[in-house]
Amino acid sequence: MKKQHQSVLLYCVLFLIWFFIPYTSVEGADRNDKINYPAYMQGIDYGNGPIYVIGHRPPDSDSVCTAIAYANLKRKLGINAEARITSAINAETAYALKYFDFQEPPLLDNAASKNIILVDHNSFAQAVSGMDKANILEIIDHHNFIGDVKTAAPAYYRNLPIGCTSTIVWLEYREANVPIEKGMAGMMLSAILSDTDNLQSTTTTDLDRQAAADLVKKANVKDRTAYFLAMEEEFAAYRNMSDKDVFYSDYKEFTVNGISYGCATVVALTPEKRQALEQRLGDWVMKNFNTQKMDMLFLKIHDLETYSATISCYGPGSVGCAAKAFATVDGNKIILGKNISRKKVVRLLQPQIEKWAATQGK
Ligand SMILES: [Mn+2]
Repeated sequence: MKKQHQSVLLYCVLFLIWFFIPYTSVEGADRNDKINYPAYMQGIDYGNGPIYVIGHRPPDSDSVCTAIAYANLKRKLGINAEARITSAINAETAYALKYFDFQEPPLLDNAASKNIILVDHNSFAQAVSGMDKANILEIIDHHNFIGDVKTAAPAYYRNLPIGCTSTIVWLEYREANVPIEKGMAGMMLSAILSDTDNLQSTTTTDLDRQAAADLVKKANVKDRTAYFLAMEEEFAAYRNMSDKDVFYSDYKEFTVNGISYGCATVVALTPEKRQALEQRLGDWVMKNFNTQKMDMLFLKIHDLETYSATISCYGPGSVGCAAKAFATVDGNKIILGKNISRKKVVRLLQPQIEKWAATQGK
């Protein structure tokens, strides 16, 4: 071989070594994928952990599945993070965990003095007790800022006005170049489908659609809608649950100008089942309103077949406020042509409740 050719060959070999070596050290990553440690993480003192990733109370699928996927991402980035739940999970979440072969995360019933990453909420009212004495390092959320959350040190706070917290976590996997394994894809997909009602809700953005399309493939879910309906069927069966349990299965509390109100959302498979639930839960609220310690209660029920909804209103002034916020009123009930998110319900209701509070001298 001529000397010239030998040196060309040598350069080729050196180039190949230079090209491949940096990528072989990243475990589980594809070639050319190098984990990208986000620079902002340098500003956070994660210590040795454990850092608990935790959603709101009571938990929904976004709160639980997103906590699992986000804790996993943090671990891939070298942080000792673990998912926790705030209280018993619902049947929909249990279905998703079982489907993708996950154990239910352990319970954390008091966050005082713990290192915490909050997902899917930003207020103490929706957090597990002791959160006001916790060391909150991050908040990853997609809700409006109703929060009273304070942190001792500057925190990483990421809030996007999109359909689901898991969409933000999906984005962070991509930004950090961490491959998404089947199970984690399943967790994030379940959260997105749950929060966006299979990408139908008014809160759904193109980013949620993009994430869901990618995660469906990675989770190896052949039929997205079939998986969503199977999840919802479990949820809407409300098996072995009292009227009270069903009412509080997906419930959040708010306060405006001294008026406290709760907003429950319940799902039914068909319009007939929706009407039956309206009757059943309506009877329960009527009998028990005085013991629930809220000024107003709102109960939204939608069905998955027609995707229409009603909001039943309880407590002095509640129907009046809802009538101003929404169009069609029938007795104590608002008829919604198309289901809307609780977020939107609260956004429309809150100013009316505020005005009403002023007329009551509050
Ligand atoms: Mn959510």
